[in-house]
Amino acid sequence: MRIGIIGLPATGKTTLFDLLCHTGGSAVAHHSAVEPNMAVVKVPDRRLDFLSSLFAPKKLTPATIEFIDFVALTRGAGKGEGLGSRFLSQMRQVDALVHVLRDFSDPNVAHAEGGVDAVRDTTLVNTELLLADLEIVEKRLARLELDLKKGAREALVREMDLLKRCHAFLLEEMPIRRLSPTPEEEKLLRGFGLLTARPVLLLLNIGEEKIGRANPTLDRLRESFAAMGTAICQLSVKVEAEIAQLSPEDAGLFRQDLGLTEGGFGAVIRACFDLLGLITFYTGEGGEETRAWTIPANATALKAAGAIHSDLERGFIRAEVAHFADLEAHGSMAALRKKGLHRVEGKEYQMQDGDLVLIRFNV
Ligand SMILES: Nc1nc2c(ncn2[C@@H]2O[C@H](COP(=O)(O)OP(=O)(O)OP(=O)(O)O)[C@@H](O)[C@H]2O)c(=O)[nH]1
Ligand SMILES: [Mg+2]
Repeated sequence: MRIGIIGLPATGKTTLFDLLCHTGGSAVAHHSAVEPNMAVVKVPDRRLDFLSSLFAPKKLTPATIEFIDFVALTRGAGKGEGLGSRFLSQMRQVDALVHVLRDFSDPNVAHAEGGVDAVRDTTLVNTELLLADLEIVEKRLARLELDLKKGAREALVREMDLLKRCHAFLLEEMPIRRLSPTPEEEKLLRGFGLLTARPVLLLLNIGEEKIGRANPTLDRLRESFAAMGTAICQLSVKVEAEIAQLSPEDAGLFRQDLGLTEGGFGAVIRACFDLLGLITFYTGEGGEETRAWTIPANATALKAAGAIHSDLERGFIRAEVAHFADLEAHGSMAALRKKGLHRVEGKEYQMQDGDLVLIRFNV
């Protein structure tokens, strides 16, 4: 999974990126404001830690997420202006976008638009993304028109039809994710890497004084953008970065004082999983390696097998499934078997978040 962090200048993108890297145990070799920063971050996972203590594997492999901290977008980026626009094509390769919005006041940190207004900033960046997509769609439409003059092939006509719908959508300032394409259309659109087709998490970077208080800006963002297929959350990235430097005990106490129930890292990761409709399952009973895997929430046991290896999907016989919560409650796989909480499932079994799976297959 690859997630792009975007936003206007000095909104806290790199502070967030550093927080994610720090918590996910990834050292960043490269750190730049003029080129994207990249890191593969391990997803800390309480359930995986528990399995590891139970199975004592030689190798422990957590799920990972690649984060890219993009160069700031500025007014005109959608038309190719500014440094940030140089990376739009790289931005088209991500699975989801985290859009960091400034909602903190600090006279020492200049604001690209003069003053703090997250709703205005969301619209501004959305417009640039729309314009960037519009350019791609218009270029392809012009090309298709030429090709169609040479002969009306059915596939081209269908593509033209779809892109015309996209064009109309973008002109109405609607993101392509709202188009609800059919699976076939989605496949076709994927090749274009349209930015407004990506799921987006709007992350409101709040000032410390707003922690635990009702925030009218958050409400306004929800009113304006929730219907646009975006997820919305708030976080004080700076405070989270400070907490991340503390020992676990001190961090716990500090969080309690502030009334924060969940860590910033956890909140962002959970939001990304929800945004992309992902769940986690585990393998490793009796093996060399205990591992966490991420799959789409609607995946079957067969697809889960395929996520591990195509051989397992091809030769699938059955899945032996238990649930983490039962294992935690009863303490051992033997106890689960005795209680009948360890089941045999077929190809079509719908995987659940927290399943512990052993795939039996023919080689
Ligand atoms: N007061 C305050 N300052 C913050 C907060 N978050 C980030 N900053 C400061 O804002 C400045 C910019 O933060 P960065 O994380 O570098 O922002 P950025 O979006 O990566 O900036 P560019 O890459 O230059 O566009 C830094 O001086 C941060 O310390 C916050 O929540 N409160
Ligand atoms: Mg930065």
